[in-house]
Amino acid sequence: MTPRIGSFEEYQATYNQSVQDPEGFWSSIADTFTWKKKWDKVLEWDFRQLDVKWFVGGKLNITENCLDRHLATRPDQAAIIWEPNDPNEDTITLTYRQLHAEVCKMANALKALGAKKGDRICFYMPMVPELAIAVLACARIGAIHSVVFAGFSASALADRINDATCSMVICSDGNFRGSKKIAVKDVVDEAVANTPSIKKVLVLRRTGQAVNWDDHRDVWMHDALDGMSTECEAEEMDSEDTLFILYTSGSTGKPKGVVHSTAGYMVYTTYSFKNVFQYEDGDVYWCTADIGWITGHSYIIYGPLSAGATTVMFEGVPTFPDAGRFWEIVDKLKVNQFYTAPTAIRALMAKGDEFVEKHDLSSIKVLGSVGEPINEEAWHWYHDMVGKGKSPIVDTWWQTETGGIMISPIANSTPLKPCFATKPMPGIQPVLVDSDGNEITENEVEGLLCVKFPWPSMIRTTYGNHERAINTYFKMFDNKYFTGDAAKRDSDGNYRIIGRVDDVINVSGHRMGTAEVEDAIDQHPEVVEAAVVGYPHDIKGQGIYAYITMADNVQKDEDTIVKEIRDVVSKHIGPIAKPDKIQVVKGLPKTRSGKIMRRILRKVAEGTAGNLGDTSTLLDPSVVDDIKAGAK
Ligand code: 7RM
Repeated sequence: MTPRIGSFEEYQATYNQSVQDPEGFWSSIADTFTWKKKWDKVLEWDFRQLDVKWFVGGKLNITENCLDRHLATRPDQAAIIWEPNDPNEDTITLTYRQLHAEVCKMANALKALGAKKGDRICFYMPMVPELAIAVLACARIGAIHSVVFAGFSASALADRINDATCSMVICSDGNFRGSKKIAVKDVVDEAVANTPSIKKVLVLRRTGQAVNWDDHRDVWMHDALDGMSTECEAEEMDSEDTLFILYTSGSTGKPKGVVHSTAGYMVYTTYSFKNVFQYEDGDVYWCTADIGWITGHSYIIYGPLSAGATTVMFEGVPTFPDAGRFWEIVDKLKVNQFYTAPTAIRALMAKGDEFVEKHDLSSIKVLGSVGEPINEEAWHWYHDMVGKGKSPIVDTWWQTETGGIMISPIANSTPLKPCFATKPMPGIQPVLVDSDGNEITENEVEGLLCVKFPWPSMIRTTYGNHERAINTYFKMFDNKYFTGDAAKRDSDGNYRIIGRVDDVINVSGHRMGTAEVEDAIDQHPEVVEAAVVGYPHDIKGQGIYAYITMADNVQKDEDTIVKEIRDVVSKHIGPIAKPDKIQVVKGLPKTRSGKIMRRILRKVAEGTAGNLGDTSTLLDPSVVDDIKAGAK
């Protein structure tokens, strides 16, 4: 069994050992898994070329670790407890035995549809058990999954399908989300009209709504599963074979397909899950993330199932039918570890304490936070109102690229400090550097957050473009992984994450590139130029503020333009990227060399334009007065 740290002293000793002898440390953890063949060498690495291999020569299948190995010890324990959007619909529990059978059936169905090892399969699904089942079925047969959050638009979906040349999309007819019913299949139809690689669309019947049908391409999931065997041998995978691709936003260009490999990802997510949350046998663990994001991959599916945990999957939203839904579910399922995002905490905090107080939350032992910095007020409300002052909060800092939690308290071991992610996980070697790349070794400092040694679940490449991965993460500072975040370190060595230093913004825990939103706005025919920045938002963490210039001859009133721009962004990316504020300006503040001075736009958006600093390099300083006067 994967070991679990039990005290702060043990954490410190384990951490020191993991730094002194990383290979010895990780091989002893990896020994606790099921391998078809053990590795020949623990680690080979070269950051400059981004050539990192863990457990070299090892053979395994991650689903044998998530499923088969638990059949001997916990066949009748719940693996997944699914809670529907509508509280009046029944909860579904899948035991490890049942989940194993369902995954095998689905794997056989995928094979019968022509899927094979190495194929890329795209998912565009609501949070239903079939999503987890089919993701695991891909892993069973060695197909690579690429899950796309079902809030993205058809064109965003098509881009991702084409980038990875996926052969199949797995979707549903529709999606129940709060009081809304979303036409999922329609979005997929629109996307696959522009994706020549797609041969099959596999459709789960969920809402029962009417859908268009292409007999050659579309297959109902229940038909595909009909008569399939509940046994399916797990494909033998190399440690370094790709397990999945997950698209994420950066500061430039289109989203990148972050590639994760099999063995290292499995070892790291399992170890971090068990330790951070202090999961004990019999506990019920719930992460509220969507499986369309890395948090859902690592800490709803792979980490918990590999650890033999009971993991809750929730289809709905925190405010339906009312703002007490999370707490009703915690009470009903007696959830022991609860993991959510600050944006949800702030939104629920704003609805009032009575929604929490109505429910019995005494089962909670550990609270988790992820996705963005948690502000002090939200931290205390979470700690005192939800946790009743008795449960530690694990503020977990990590990224799509890191695969698993990097800096976080170990529940009940690490001393907590509000707003601090505290200490690196065993095996993680963070460093702060100055803008010249010099390592800052003292404490009580602020710097750019890098990692100087490989860890098992780190990004291996960006799909189809290795150079891009090197340039994005390993070129900025020699021989270090650059996270894009700035952080502070206090006198005890605790880390506090400040936030992104690049043009990536974090809106309700959703990561977005400002350039992506600008590109979408530019699709509006009458927009000449757009500049997008983030600004502090009480609930979302950051809001999206767009400055735009329009063609001279445009006669429309501003309300119409604003509405059209929001629509265009929704169409090209998805509703999550709609700007909160749109300001039409005469001109953008540019330097003589033509660069937009985003610093000025950020200050205006933040409402701190009183102190703009040096604006002497501006080509036309008068645009700034116009922008300040029209600030939203
Ligand atoms: C897991 C996830 C990554 C970015 C990252 C940070 C921010 C994430 C925290 C956080 C402060 C945290 N992956 N971030 N967790 N900031 N405290 N605990 O969110 O790829 O979608 O985003 O999110 O800026 O670079 S992600």
